[in-house]
Amino acid sequence: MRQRHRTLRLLASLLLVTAVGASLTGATPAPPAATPLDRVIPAPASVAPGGSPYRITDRTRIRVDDSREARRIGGYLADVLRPSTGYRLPVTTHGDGGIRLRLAKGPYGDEGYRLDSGRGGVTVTAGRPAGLFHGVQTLRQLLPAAVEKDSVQPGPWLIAGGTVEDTPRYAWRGAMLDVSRHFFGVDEVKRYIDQLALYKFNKLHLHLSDDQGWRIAIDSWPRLATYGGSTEVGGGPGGYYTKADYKEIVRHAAARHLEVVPEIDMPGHTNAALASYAELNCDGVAPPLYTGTQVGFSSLCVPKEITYDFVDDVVRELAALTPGRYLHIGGDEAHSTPHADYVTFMDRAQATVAEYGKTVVGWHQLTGATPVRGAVAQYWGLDGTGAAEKEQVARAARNGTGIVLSPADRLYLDMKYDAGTPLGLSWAGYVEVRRSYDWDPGTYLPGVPASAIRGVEAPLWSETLENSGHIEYMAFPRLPGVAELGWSPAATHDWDRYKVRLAAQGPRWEALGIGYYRSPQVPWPAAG
Ligand code: TNX
Repeated sequence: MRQRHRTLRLLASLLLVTAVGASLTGATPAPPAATPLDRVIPAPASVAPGGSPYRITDRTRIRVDDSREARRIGGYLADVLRPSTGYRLPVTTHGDGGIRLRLAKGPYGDEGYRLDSGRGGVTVTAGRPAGLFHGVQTLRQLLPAAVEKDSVQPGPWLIAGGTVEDTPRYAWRGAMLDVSRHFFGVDEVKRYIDQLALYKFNKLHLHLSDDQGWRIAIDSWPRLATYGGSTEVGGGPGGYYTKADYKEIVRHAAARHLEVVPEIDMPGHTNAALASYAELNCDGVAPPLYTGTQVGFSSLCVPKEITYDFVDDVVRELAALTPGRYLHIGGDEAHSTPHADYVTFMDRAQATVAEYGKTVVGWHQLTGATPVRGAVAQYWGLDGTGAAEKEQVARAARNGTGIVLSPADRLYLDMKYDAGTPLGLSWAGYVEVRRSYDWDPGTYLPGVPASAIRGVEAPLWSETLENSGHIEYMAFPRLPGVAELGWSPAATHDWDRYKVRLAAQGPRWEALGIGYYRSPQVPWPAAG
């Protein structure tokens, strides 16, 4: 027995000697190196690599300030790390070393952070909880992709040594989900929110009403949801969020530092409402529910006073469900509303939003009416959009209207990647990954002062999309590029370097169960 032990030990040390020898000569692969600090998406503002990596072990603690926010973010990080590391990772206010999350005064802004990593520990410092949360996402991406799995993995769990100092270029980094054309349940929306959080998005715009479905319960007009929400494109069962459901979405988003921007699209895109209440129609006759995909045929009845009772009730109830600053009133493709009526309607609807304490957001057609002070216009034109329309938007921007950029031929996640894409539409052309990423929001619209650009948003319209698998196939791999356009300094923008960082995300998506489009433009590692 003794003898056998000794032989084993001898064998083991022999093996060790040969292994070390081999790795010195480069014969066996070196142990996995830590992910370089600049391998993150969105690219950080500044990175200074150096020193030893930190290694998460079974003794690592997550040390937080004694504040509710820091504890909550510590708990979130622990929830990400525990399943794959198998470590206990207690969240505590005591001790030293380990992973430290601290809130402190400093040059971090509302969403920035600093990450310092070395042999003794990793510290994320931010001025505000949102910055701490974004710093945690950087830390997460610095760990191997396997950290995203829900079963114990071998590690090692290294975080490269050095310092990241980071802050966003734009305050508005949004994603829109159309829950009207096809309805997505609370769990599907939460899943998308979790994916958005990984890339430091901070707005989730929910397109809650359209011709094909009304998706939010309004107590004073109950048939909007129960009847107007009872179908969807293709005739499926549709659905709607109860107020409790909706609050759960808002809570889940807020816990990930995303603000929900609810949209009720008016005065066009309103067939579901018009079908639910005959009195909202100019002729007093309710049209049938609609399950097709045409646009531009419906309009609220601008001359009827009951229209404004409706707008008032809906905006009041929705504002009460909305802790965020913004309420989106649509305003696009009102092709069945005479222009003078459109202007009248948008004036009154904007006043109602202000009355309930919210800031107006509208699609950029709002700039053809009279945007109120502080309003935000969401631009969804194309390269080919006429100069007059672009100039109308630019003029509004020079007069103080904020601009969120969602160019359809760049950021519409429902556009097909190429002719072979099985889902999506192609009215704005095909949008491959490079096209989606390779432009500059700062110089995109001629005549718009840089200070008017609030940021970017990626809409995902759901005419052809029915479940999370569909959402993910269209969003990935384009979504992280939108995040980078919104967050990273223009100086870091470089397709050839970006595509390498993007490729490195593939295994992370596989670990998360995200089925993505393996674009031929991206040098993916082998699958599996
Ligand atoms: C245009 S963009 C629309 C939507 C469609 C989308 C499909 C905008 C404000 N309106 O009604 O769903 O195209 O890509």
